[in-house]
Amino acid sequence: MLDKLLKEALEGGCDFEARLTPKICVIGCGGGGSNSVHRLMRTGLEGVDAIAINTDKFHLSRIDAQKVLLIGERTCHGYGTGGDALLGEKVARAEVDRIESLVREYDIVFITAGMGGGTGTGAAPVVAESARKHGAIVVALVTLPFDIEKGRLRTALLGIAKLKERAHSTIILDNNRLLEIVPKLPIEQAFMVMDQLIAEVIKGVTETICETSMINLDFADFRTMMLHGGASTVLYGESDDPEKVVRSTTRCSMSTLRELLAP
Ligand SMILES: Nc1nc2c(ncn2[C@@H]2O[C@H](COP(=O)(O)OP(=O)(O)OP(=O)(O)O)[C@@H](O)[C@H]2O)c(=O)[nH]1
Ligand SMILES: [Mg+2]
Repeated sequence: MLDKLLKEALEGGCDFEARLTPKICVIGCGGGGSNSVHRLMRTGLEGVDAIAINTDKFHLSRIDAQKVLLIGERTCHGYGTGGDALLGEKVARAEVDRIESLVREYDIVFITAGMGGGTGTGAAPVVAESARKHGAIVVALVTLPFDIEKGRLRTALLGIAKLKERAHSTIILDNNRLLEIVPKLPIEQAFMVMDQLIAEVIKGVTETICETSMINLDFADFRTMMLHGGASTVLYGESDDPEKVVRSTTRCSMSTLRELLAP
C-alpha cells in the first residue's frame, strides 16, 4: 500500500503529504470490542476511523462509529452468537467480502475485542486475516475474561492463538489485573479504564507515526518494526518540558499498562 501511494504521489503531482499519511482505523469486534470503539470515539481519536462489527443488531445501533457492519444476520437473526466462537468465525467467514471491502483502504488496522464471547473471539482473527491480505499492518488489542466468567478463558485462549497467527502484533490485556488495580469500581467503569488504556495505546502509536517531533517514528519505521519484530513492547514517553521536545503520548502511566499486560 505504501509503495503504491509513493508511486502515485510521485507520478500524479498530488498533495504529497496528504497521500503519504497512513490511513488508520480501529475495528471493534463483538459487544466488548464495539463498546471500546464507542468509548474511543468519545475520547477523540483524530485521524483514526472507527468501525464496529457485530452480530447483535440492537447493540450495533447504539454504537458511535464511522462505519458499522452487521454480520450473520441470517444465522443469528440480529442477536449475538450466545458465546459460540465457532459460529462467530463461521458468520465472519461467510461475509469476508464485506469485511475486506471495509478494511482494504487502510494501512494500519487496530483490532479490539473482549475475548471469551462468540462474535469478537470468532470474528477478530478473520478481520485480521482480511486486513493483512490487503497489505495493512495489523495490531490486535484484546482482553482476557474475568475469572468469574467461568469457561470463557478456554474460548478466549483459542481465539488469541488464531489471532496471533494472523495479526502482526497481539497485545493481551487481562481484565483480572484491572480488578486488582481498581477493585472498588463498578464493572462498567472498570471497562472504561481498560478502554481508556486501549485508546491511549492507539493514540500513542498514531501520534508517533503521524505527527512531527524530534524523537519520531514514521510509518515506514513502524512497518519495519511490525514486519520483522517478534514480541512487541509498548513504551510510553511523557515530558513536562516546556518546549515539548518529546510529545506526551499518554495520560496513563506506564506502570498501569505493565500491570494489565497478561504474562
Ligand atoms: N473492555 C471491555 N470488555 C468487555 C466489555 N463488555 C464485555 N467485555 C469482555 O468481553 C468478553 C466477550 O463479551 P462480548 O464482547 O459481550 O461477547 P461478543 O463478542 O459480543 O460475543 P457474543 O455476544 O457471545 O456473540 C466478556 O467476557 C468480557 O470479558 C466492554 O464494554 N469493554
Ligand atoms: Mg454480543
